[in-house]
Formats: sequence, structure tokens, C-alpha cells
Amino acid sequence: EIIYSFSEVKQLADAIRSMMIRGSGAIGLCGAYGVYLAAYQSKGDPENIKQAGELLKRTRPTAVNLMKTVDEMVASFKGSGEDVVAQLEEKAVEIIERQLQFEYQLGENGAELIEDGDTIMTHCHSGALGGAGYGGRALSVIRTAHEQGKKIHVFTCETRPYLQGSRITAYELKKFGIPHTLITDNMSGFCMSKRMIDKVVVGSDRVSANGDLANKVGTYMHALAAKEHGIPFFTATSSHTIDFHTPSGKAIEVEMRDSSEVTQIKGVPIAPEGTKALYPSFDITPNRLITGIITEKGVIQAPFETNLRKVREKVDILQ
Ligand code: RUB
Repeated sequence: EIIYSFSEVKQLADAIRSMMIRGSGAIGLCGAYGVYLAAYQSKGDPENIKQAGELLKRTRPTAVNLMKTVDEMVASFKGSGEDVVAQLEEKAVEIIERQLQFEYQLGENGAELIEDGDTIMTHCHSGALGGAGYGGRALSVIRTAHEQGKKIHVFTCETRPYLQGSRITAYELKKFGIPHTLITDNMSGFCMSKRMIDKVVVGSDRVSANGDLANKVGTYMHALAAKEHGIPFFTATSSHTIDFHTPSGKAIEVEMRDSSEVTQIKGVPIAPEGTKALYPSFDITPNRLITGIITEKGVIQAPFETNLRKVREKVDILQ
């Protein structure tokens, strides 16, 4: 496991932008700690803290946890000076503890949906509680089911071009002793058509108020295939990732990354020079393809707009 340490907010922002740190939960917590770091470095200068918050929020536009945790931190302090440093340290710890508690609880709720003998497909890396880095919802469900003694098998999609599914998810599954098979992103339709997959559980970067889901590009394609084959499709997320200010998936900004991340692998070209490429980092899965949204408050089903609103009433403090 790699431990990173950052002494400057700019370094941390670069690490989020360059995907050294990634995944919605993990970058959300980094946002919280980034604001604290700014307070520590500036000895509690409010203007400096606010500017650091804006810098952190500009790093990646799709995952809503980052915006929410930064805003929550910046709105939470009063005054200036060393007292602000102490206030923000306490707040950052509160946010991380809350997230861990949510992940534990949503893991319990989601594991109830998993049956003994199930094969579950996941996409990208939605890490497990206590795994490599914080954040993570899909693996929290999978890991809880495994720890309950259910004999499960996981299909993890490699997730080109960053290969989170093979580099990180397969690593964590191995670490937790959960049997798994690595597939490339384009194999899910084949595996579903052969009844090799019973359920799909993915993470989420943002869920809009009507239940549309933004998650790693490829998620939509898996959801379509799952619908075609009558395979339940879940997203595992905390209520913190539901964005009630965004009415539907159409309003979610999808991060477009540099095309060289598609035409090269670690700087080595894999396409003829000058080839045009596209890299939308996420896609939007419409709510009609989603069976349920697993949260720490329970599993939310259609009609999503109404049922998500009920969740909002219980968690208003986070919005
Ligand atoms: C990561 C990704 C993950 C979600 C949920 O994308 O799409 O599925 O962020 O992760 P990227 P988690 O690698 O581009 O950040 O449940 O860990 O928050």
C-alpha cells in the first residue's frame, strides 16, 4: 500500500487532478483535509482557507462529495487564527468518521441483497471499508456479504484506460480473500448472456434527485446489458453522494479528460500518431435501468424521485 503525504494544498489538488488519489469518497475526504491543511499552513487565515477550497473544488467536476465536503468545511469555521485550525481539524475528523460509519451501514444494508452463491459484477473501483484509501461503497457491500459467510464470486471489469478494476479492485479482493475473475470492460454482455452474473453492484460519483447515476464510463453500457438480461443492477452509495440540487443526470457535468490518456499507456503510444480520441471519464445511467440505490438509510427503489426525497428529509444537515 502506498502512503502519500502532502505539505501544500496545491500538491494535494494536483494529486486529485492527476488521479493519484481517486474515487468519489476518497477525494471527498481529501477535500476536507485539504481545507484543514490550508488552515494549518496559513495559521487560520480565512481568505486563504476559502481560496484553497475553491482550488480543490476545481480539480474534478463530477464527484459531488468533493464539493460538499469542501463547502461543509469552509462554512463550519468562525473567526480567524489558531482557533480556526483547531475547529477545522475537529470538523475533518467528524467528516471522516461519518463517512466510515455510512460505509459500514450501507455495506450491511447492501449485503442483505446478496445471496449465498451469487456472482456479482462490479466496475472500476468503489473501494472497501478499510481497504486501500477511504471511500468505497460497492466493495463495502461485497466485503460485508463475504464476511457474513456467503460464498460469493466477483467479476471485476478492468476499466480502461486507468485500469482501476484490475489494479485496485482485484488487489483489494485478493487482500480480503474474496474469489474473483478479471474481465475487460467489453465482456459484460457475453458474461450476462451466459448467466455468469447474478447481480451488478457499482459505486457512484453522483446520484441526481431523480435517481440518475453518474459513475465511471462504461457503467451505462453494463446497466443496459443487465436490463436486457433481467439482472438486478444496484449502485452502492451514501446519502452524501445524492445531489438534490441536480434534478436529473442531464445536469451533471461529465469530466472530459485528456485524449492522450486513451492513445497512450504510460506514455507509450498505442494508436497511430495523430489519432483523435475521446475520454469522458464518467457516463450517466438513467434511473429506469437501476434496481436499487443502496445507502446507509436503506435500499431505495423506484419511484426514485419520491423515495429519495424521503431520504433527504432525514439527512438535511448534509445538503
Ligand atoms: C471512480 C469511480 C467510482 C466512484 C465510486 O472514478 O467511478 O466508481 O468514484 O467510488 P475515478 P467510491 O477513478 O475516475 O475517480 O465508492 O470509492 O467513492
